[in-house]
Amino acid sequence: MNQFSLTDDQIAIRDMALAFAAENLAPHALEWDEKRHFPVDVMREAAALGMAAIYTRDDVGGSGMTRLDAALIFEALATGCPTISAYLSIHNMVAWMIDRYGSDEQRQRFLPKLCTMEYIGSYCLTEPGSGSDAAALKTRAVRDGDHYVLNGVKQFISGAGVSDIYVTMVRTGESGPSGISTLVVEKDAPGLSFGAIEKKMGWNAQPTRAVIFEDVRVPVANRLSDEGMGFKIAMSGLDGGRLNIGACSLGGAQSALDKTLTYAGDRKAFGRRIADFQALQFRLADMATDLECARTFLWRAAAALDVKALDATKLCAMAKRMATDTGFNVANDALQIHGGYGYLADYGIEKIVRDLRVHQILEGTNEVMRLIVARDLVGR
Ligand code: FAD
Ligand code: 2MC
Repeated sequence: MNQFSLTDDQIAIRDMALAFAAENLAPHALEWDEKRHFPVDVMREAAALGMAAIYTRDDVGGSGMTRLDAALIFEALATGCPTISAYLSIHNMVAWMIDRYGSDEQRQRFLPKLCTMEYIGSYCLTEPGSGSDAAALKTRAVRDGDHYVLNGVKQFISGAGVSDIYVTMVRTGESGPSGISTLVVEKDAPGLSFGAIEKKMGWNAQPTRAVIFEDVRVPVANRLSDEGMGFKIAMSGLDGGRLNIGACSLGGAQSALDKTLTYAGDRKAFGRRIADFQALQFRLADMATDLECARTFLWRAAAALDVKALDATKLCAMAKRMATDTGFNVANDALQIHGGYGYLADYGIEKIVRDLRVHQILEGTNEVMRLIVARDLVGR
């Protein structure tokens, strides 16, 4: 078959996610943004359709699908709400990390509930003093018998306070990446607390808070893989996370473009539809072309991750940078073509711009994406 076409199954998966977004996300997205409401019940409905553990194995309730399938789903969900699609992406990343690096006992203990979203998952890497330089993290886990005792602070944690499971990167050894381990911290652990809910430009339909560890005792049985493996676990989770965030940008931008095509066909100026001005036609053509390029490339990176290609990490970084920059620029152009109405909340465009802006920063800034690509090209 034509290798640039989707299979019938992939088209069906995408259509299912598009329908879910149109029925369950889009009608409420503006209200959730305004009221800062985190719709856990709606995410559980997505989970019931297999979208909480897309590339987790099926023996524990995962969907056992591919990274390319995931890219299709996150783009489709983001046409309804980029923020909720992105949260589902983080949750999927957490489930996959436990699936990939957990023991069978850990997989059986955590994954069935994560797959249904009875348990919500958060990913805790960033700290107040270390974001891009993630390997400089300082949260310390000191061994005490069958437990680790954790002290430190994680910053900007999506879902914090609501999540049940915190996959947390901690320092168990020397400085640098090789002294880092990954622990699954459960919400009821004594000594675990949360900072205030951050006030943000976008992503308002999910909470962002600090996660604070004060003598939190975590069983050694909750460590994923060996001591010292934590940085690699964190980075390999982000390879797929970055694809998903890129896909969320494409979905948000596609929905902004679709709204703009309708608007430009209706809105009149100087006695004509604004869609009749060639300057706007050319801009619309560039927006559609840029989105298609970014989408096609993101699928290529997803396919590379699916086959564990040697250059998959580099391709994921390229795709994240390209898709999130393209998505933001297309959404911002859509706002411009809406004129003053684009700046009003009711039209839904300014929310997309606000939501997509942070995709250029989180899951590794776009400067860090360039750093990963450049190191591959010219070394350190
Ligand atoms: P810094 O690392 O301080 O960077 C500041 C600036 O310097 C950036 O422009 C950066 O690109 C640039 N810079 C840094 N190093 C270099 C370099 N070598 N070359 C060129 N430029 C460089 N983290 C989590 O762990 N879990 C989460 O769930 C999570 N959710 C988030 C949700 C939101 C809404 C936000 C805003 C952030 C979230 N983050 C999360 C944190 C996010 O990943 C970090 O903000 C991001 O990695 C950047 O780190 P920083 O903010 O410390 O910026
Ligand atoms: N997969 C597996 N292993 C990897 C890897 C990957 N993608 N990337 C690096 N490693 C390994 C690497 O091979 C090396 O192992 P070894 O020592 O055996 O050779 C080890 O990890 C250390 O790698 P580096 O030497 O490249 O580490 P460095 O300290 O230079 O940092 C960098 C690399 C900058 C790429 C990393 O710190 C980074 O990605 N920073 C951005 C942080 C980030 O993305 N945060 C996102 C937080 S989550 C979020 O925002 C959410 C919304 C959820």
